Amino acid sequence: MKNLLLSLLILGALTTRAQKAEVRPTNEFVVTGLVKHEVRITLGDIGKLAAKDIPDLAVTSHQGEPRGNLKQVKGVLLKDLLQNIALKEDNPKLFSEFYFTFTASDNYKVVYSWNELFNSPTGNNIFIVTAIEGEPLQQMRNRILVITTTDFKTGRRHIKGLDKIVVGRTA
Ligand SMILES: Nc1nc2c(c(=O)[nH]1)N[C@H]1C(S)=C(S)[C@@H](COP(=O)(O)O)O[C@H]1N2
Ligand SMILES: [Mo]
Repeated sequence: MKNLLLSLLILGALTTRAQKAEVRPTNEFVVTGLVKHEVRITLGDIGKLAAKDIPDLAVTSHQGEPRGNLKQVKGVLLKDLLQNIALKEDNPKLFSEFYFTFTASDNYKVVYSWNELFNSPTGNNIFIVTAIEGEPLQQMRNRILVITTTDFKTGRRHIKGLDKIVVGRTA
């Protein structure tokens, strides 16, 4: 009985921890779901692409409050990293039914549609950050960090600790 109570207590404590999970830095992410072949993208793969200079970015919370400024930012375009991903659909017209759920290491989730990524100006402004104020990707606490620089409230899609991208399709 004593042991059972103790087990329940420990279990309870562990579950509470899991609910307010900390963002863990990530060193790779997978692209999975409705793709022909699952792809794993590492810091090394990200480093191979040419990084662009990105203008300083004010991060605003979902309530519009300032959450800091990102300075001397460099990044690679997310759509360049994803360009070889084959959706499980051969008719390009139907790509419009697909969406991408970006999931972070603390289970924070953000959705982008296929059109948003590949067929709109927003896609030209979604970056994986490769450096902030001279600090390289391997050392960034928030790695792997995704930003969407043209958003109104930039905090929402300032995704820290990207862990996976799950490709889905609307019902
Ligand atoms: N992994 C992860 N990224 C996240 C969040 C989160 O909870 N987990 N919160 C988002 C929100 S709502 C905001 S406003 C920004 C800025 O939050 P910060 O001040 O905690 O950095 O991070 C975004 N990125
Ligand atoms: Mo937020």
